[in-house]
Amino acid sequence: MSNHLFDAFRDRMPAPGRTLMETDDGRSIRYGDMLARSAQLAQALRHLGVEPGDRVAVQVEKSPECIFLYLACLRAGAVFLPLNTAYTLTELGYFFGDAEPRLVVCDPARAGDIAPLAKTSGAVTATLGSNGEGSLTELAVQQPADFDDMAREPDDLAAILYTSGTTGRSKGAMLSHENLASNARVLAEQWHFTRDDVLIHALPIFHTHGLFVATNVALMAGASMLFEQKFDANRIVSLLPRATVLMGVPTFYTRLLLQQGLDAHAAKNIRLFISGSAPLLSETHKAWRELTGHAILERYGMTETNMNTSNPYEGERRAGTVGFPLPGISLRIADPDSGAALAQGEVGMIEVKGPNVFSGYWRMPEKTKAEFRDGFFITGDLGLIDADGYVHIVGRGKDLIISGGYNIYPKEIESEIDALAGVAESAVIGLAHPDFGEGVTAVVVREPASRITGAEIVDAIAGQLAKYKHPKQVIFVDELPRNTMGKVQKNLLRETYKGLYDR
Ligand code: MCA
Ligand code: AMP
Repeated sequence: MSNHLFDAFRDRMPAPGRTLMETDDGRSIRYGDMLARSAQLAQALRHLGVEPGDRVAVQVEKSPECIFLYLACLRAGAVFLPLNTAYTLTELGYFFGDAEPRLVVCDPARAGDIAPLAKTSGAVTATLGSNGEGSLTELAVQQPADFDDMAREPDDLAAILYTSGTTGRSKGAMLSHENLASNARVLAEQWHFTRDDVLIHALPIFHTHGLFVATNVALMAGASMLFEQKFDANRIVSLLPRATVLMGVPTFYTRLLLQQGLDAHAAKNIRLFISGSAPLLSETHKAWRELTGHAILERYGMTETNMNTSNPYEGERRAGTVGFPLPGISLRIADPDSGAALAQGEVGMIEVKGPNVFSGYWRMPEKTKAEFRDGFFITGDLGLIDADGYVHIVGRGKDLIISGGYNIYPKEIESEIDALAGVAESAVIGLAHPDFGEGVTAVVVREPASRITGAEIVDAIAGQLAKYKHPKQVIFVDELPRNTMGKVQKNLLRETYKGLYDR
């Protein structure tokens, strides 16, 4: 019997003694350890009543054990549901209610708050701390270190990742074993990954970039990772000589450019720098090339689709573009309204089709239907294909802010702000920000007698929304600009306040 994704990793696994990860606290984890630990955790999941198809919701700090837990879920046939550590209890309550996990795994320090919440959704809770401690590990260490992997077909669910939407409610993107396997395979090939690669992994592991692009690709190649708890620019520079690849969001690169010691010599063992999750400014691409001699390879993807395009490994990595559709993936530019295919060079909606594209939103068949046409997924990104075939992303057809690689939907923040006493209405926009790419900014109209301050607004939403979603600045105005249809003209607001975060 085969387990589609885990077998793909297993088939390419190097000798068990080879290193899979080195952590920043000096631990060295071998491939053989990964097999044993994920087997014990799969046994533990079974003890906790997790059956194939059950969701396992996980909000824990980054650790090798969390990767083992992800792999254990695959092996047990469960559906891994990672959650950003910044999510508040209010946000978690929604995810638990929607996904109805069988098991919730959280940090021991948060268990007092999370366990009762999990219980109301019918889940049991186990704990896993950043050093691997907790009740889940206590149970796992008592288990045998082998496990008969559950049979999983290509279309079976491997993971659900929540992504916010322009209309408020977060949607669970259902990703199958084949969605993840096909993408990891194609990326490992395109980026020439081998067992000799050492990837600096400093991304969080609860989103597509850190979990699937970085970890799955390393596993698919049998490579090893320098596994960092979090991104620390100074430390990354010191790790460069020991690594061959770095993956990051544009904020990694802009922060690294400010570091002492980053130059061609420091980067001489690196064969590839990769960027994604947000637009990499051409000026960052240029500055990086001048300083290190390397052209950053930019690629483009989404939670719903994994990676769609990549600049070439060999050949020109063109700044300001996201490269070519990956092998096996069709990408077209369509008229946003009619869906008619547009000619080369014209700007329209980017739509994609391929084995990477998810099967739909969890328990939202209508929303799923609305986001596909002719078998293509409508990304919400506006772009064009140039005369040489490079895809350019030129804007967004969706009201979205990307801050430091995290996607933030203004509607979610506006709803919270509008509900506050003293606020008449608000518009949340993203403005160019030197560190985060875009800075979340709230433009607020107070009720006539209200004196509510920006700090009070941020305090009031703190319990509701993860910190990275909080406005970096609140601006008060007498009224919001509207068009004749009554729609707030966010483009005018962005124009008015465009220099707000200039250094
Ligand atoms: C932290 N803060 C942020 C962000 N991160 N605010 C806005 N946007 C952010 N991204 C807040 C903190 O809460 C803190 O608030 C203050 O900013 C400064 O924190 P700092 O220590 O500087 O931040 P950090 O811990 O260094 O984090 C910055 C970071 C991190 C390294 C850029 O955000 C990060 O790892 N981003 C990567 C996200 C990612 O993996 N995205 C991929 C999504 P205070 O000072 O008030 O306490 S997957 C995806 O998009 C797809 C599909 C794809 O294509 O890859
Ligand atoms: P997510 O919510 O994490 O699925 O984010 C997906 C979105 O991130 C895409 O729809 C794009 O808007 C954006 N994105 C990802 N990679 C890039 C990139 N290289 N350039 C511009 N935008 C990107």
